[in-house]
Amino acid sequence: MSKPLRELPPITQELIDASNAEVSSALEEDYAALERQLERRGVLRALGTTLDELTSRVAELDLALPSWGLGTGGTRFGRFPGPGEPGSVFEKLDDAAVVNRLSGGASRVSLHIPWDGAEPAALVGHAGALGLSFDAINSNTFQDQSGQKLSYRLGSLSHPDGAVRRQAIDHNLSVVELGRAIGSKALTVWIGDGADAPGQLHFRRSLERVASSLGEIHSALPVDWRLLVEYKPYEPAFYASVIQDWGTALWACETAGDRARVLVDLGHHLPGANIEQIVAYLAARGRLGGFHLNDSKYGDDDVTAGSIKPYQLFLIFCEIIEAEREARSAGGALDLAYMIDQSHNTKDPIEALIATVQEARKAYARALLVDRVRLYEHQTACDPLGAELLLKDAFDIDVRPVLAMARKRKQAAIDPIAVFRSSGYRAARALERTADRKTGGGIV
Ligand code: PSV
Ligand code: MN
Repeated sequence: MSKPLRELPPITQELIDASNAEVSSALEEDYAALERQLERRGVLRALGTTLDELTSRVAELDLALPSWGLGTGGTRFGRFPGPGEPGSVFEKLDDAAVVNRLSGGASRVSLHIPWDGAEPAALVGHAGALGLSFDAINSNTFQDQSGQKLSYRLGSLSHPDGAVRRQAIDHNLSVVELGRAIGSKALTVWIGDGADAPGQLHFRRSLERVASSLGEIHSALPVDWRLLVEYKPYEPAFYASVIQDWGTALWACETAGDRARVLVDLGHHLPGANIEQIVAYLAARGRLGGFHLNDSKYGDDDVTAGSIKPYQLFLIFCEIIEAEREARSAGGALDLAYMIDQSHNTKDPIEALIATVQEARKAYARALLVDRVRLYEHQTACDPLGAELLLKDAFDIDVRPVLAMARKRKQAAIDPIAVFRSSGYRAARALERTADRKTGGGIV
């Protein structure tokens, strides 16, 4: 018999069930109406599926929560922590469990080391009691830590000085060791290495040094692990970043080893970049590793996924589904890591993360409703308007009853934000948490 999960007062299953009982019949009505509409329009028949099957697929989309995203974020101009926010990694796990419990779609946590490190047995025990496990683990060589021998001010894995590179590689290896002990299966590497002045970097040599450092990390990975390499065009380096775009990351991965994959952080693109096309090309090379979900208006502003460009998120999921179909028909499977990487500067992080799970599932559900056979017909008939309208038709379907039903079937909340707000969870934590409100939480 499996062990009962630890309840986190005041969020109990009774509270969720009571709220669900109040809105259940309205949901059943909306769900049945959507089913009738999709049947009448022939959408489900064309896809060879049922609404229940679609709901189950949506319920399977599970996003890993960033340990650093459970505290209030901030900018270099300041940080405004809210009451009751978590201080320790264990309190972050407690809050992650609330997001999972209410959303039914966030059962794993991605740790950032050394921000959220702890003794592995304690981490596994605490997470396990809450029904959580650990996803990809993140290393940090973009900051100096107290007591660190050599500085990363002028780079880490690309540094001209071999001793600095050695220290950065060793840090990654120690992160893998911790990851192994807590059940992670991937290491995510993002480096801030770059230059602030033209001429400062020897571009080619810097990139070669990164690729060779990544190669050494790759060769030390357990056999069932993957190395996820993240790119970013600017910040902290303001003139040039060594791994600045997907092409550079792809090259670094191909050089580092066969289990290295590119990680697409949605905020890490220059304005106007066609991210869905990048996703398709990376998948075609067999090097699409996963995502850091967020959204942006200007740059790497890390706002809630789907809050600014929901159509882009939908188009990205369309390409993921296409890549999955292609992988399946070639006898393989895509193994993608879905993680959230957002900064919650003014929202309650728990609420923002629940909303993110909803937005990702919304985009995914709509993308599952695209009739790909008809889309190929429009593509081969060179019919741009037909193709565009077909995508828009799927995007315009109100899939919220599917998302709510997916939650209900997982004993999560039909209306998760309402349950969270009525529970008084934050106020209860504010009374007992002793986080240093000036320093707790990561700044993303
Ligand atoms: C960098 O901007 C990034 O996207 C990387 O994933 C980091 O690990 C994370 O944010 C936290 O700062
Ligand atoms: Mn990221």
